[in-house]
Amino acid sequence: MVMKLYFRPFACSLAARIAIEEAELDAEFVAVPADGRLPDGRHFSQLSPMGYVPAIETRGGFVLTEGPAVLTYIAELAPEGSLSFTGFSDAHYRMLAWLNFISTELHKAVFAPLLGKSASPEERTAALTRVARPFDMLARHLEGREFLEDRFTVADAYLLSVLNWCEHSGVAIADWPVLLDYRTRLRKRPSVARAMAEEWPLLKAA
Ligand SMILES: N[C@@H](CCC(=O)N[C@@H](CS)C(=O)NCC(=O)O)C(=O)O
Repeated sequence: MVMKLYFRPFACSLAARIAIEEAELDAEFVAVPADGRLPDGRHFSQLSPMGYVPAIETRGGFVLTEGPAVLTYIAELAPEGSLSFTGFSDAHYRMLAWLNFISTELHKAVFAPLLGKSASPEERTAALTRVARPFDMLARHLEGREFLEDRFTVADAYLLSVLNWCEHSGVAIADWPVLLDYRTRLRKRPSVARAMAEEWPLLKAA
């Protein structure tokens, strides 16, 4: 059975597509429609109870949700060293820390309220004020570095996917030139460029 990635264009599931492209893994990509009705007749909530992408149906047929877990799974399926580090190495745990940091401090704390429709103006203002601390820290960390760690990992795929939302959320990424440069560089990486080119027409059509 081929692994299936359930995605929405330019959502956080883009990181999983980038990882699959980077490692040249076999996968099918299933766009989740707005009403959640999948082409095979199931409702997406049967796979992902919160209705969130990414979800993957693995080769073994089990369903996995939650971006950091999905990305770790794909990294472990990939040829060794292409998306992560050896287990039990310091860099491996730092990569897991980055995944959690991006998920909690950026994705949910800053971008989710800015991209969603349910946040009040006060919640949006509060979310915007929360961006400075993690962005300042990231900019300091990425100064003079190509990637979050010594080579490209799934954490970079996730960070890039989140940084893609800046303009749409009103986050002035140009105020952090190091982050803007990092995003510009990563967008040129072949796996990233291919993944974005696949999803761009779907986003435009949505
Ligand atoms: N805790 C989940 C959150 C995933 C999430 O927020 N996914 C968003 C897209 S980035 C989503 O599917 N939102 C529901 C929607 O767009 O209808 C994870 O880390 O994977």
